[in-house]
Amino acid sequence: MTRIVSGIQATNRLHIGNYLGALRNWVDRQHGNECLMFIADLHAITLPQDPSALRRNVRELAATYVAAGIDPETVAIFAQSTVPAHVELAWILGCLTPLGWLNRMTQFKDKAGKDGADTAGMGLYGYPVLMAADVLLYHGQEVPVGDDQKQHVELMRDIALAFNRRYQQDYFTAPEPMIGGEATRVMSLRDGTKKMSKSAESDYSRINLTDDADAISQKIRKAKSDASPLPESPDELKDRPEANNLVTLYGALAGTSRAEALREFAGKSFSDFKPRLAELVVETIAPISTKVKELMADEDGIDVILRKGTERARVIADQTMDEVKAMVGF
Ligand code: AQP
Repeated sequence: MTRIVSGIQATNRLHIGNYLGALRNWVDRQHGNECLMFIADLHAITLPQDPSALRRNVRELAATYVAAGIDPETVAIFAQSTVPAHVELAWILGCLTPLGWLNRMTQFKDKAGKDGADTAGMGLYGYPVLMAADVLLYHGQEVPVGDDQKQHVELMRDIALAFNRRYQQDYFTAPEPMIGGEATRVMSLRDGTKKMSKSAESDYSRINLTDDADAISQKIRKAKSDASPLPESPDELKDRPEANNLVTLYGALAGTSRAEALREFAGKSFSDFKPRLAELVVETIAPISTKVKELMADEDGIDVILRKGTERARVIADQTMDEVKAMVGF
């Protein structure tokens, strides 16, 4: 049995990139393994959040995990901030993480913007250290994430080994990133060179897991594409980022591949392809979106799931912190 740990920031509604890059892989791996899937509210406040929206987002994310197929009886679902050991371990790990390692993180550069060094908060800079704590706290062996988080999981491995060296114990095991599926980096529907993101300004850049059929069809119809027909092979999509993204989405949702999608659509135009893609997206998303609405109508029910998840997580986290504190000398 493998211990699998991952989380998603409570920054906004989840989109189809979060689903294909992370959530769907969690669902596939939940049985026969021990899984802890948290809602990263501590990570969310590395950028400003409205408190009442954050509270709602935490519940809605929990509802979305369940609606997407995560079984709360099997998987511990909890809000990160309800297990204080995440922050405690992050401080200890931060004390042995060289600044040079953090300076290499591309997500900080993207999120902080060009004046980042002066204006971004310490939390945004230290985000990868908290992420290392999130997983090491539970001795997680596998971390299922999208491609954009690969660098952070690699850093997590380095931090685990740095702790072992500092305290001369073979205590933490370096976790493995698990990046799987056909769509490990879904791109924006407005710009095929930018990652689809929860916090991107335009709602037309993404398909949310709470969108209804009309919204989905409209977003796909308006998605940026190009004037050429679809080619015969994936190689020919190399310089067509928007086309490549839409074909990747089709392959991932159909459970096949880009090559297979192109066998079906080679020579066709986007006006033929987009309605078929929209149908497939609606088939996947509509049941999730309906279920989220049902679950959100019973907030107490969601709070029970979160509380039980926290209790399970705390048992493991508290033991790790007792051991870590003894090694550190507290
Ligand atoms: N576009 C994407 N394609 C595939 N996977 C993705 N993930 C995020 N975007 C894509 C994966 O979803 C998980 C949760 O991500 P997160 O919210 O914790 O952080 P993020 O990577 O910063 O995600 P977003 O959507 O871009 O959120 P914001 O806008 O708030 O920063 C991770 O496994 C991630 O790889």
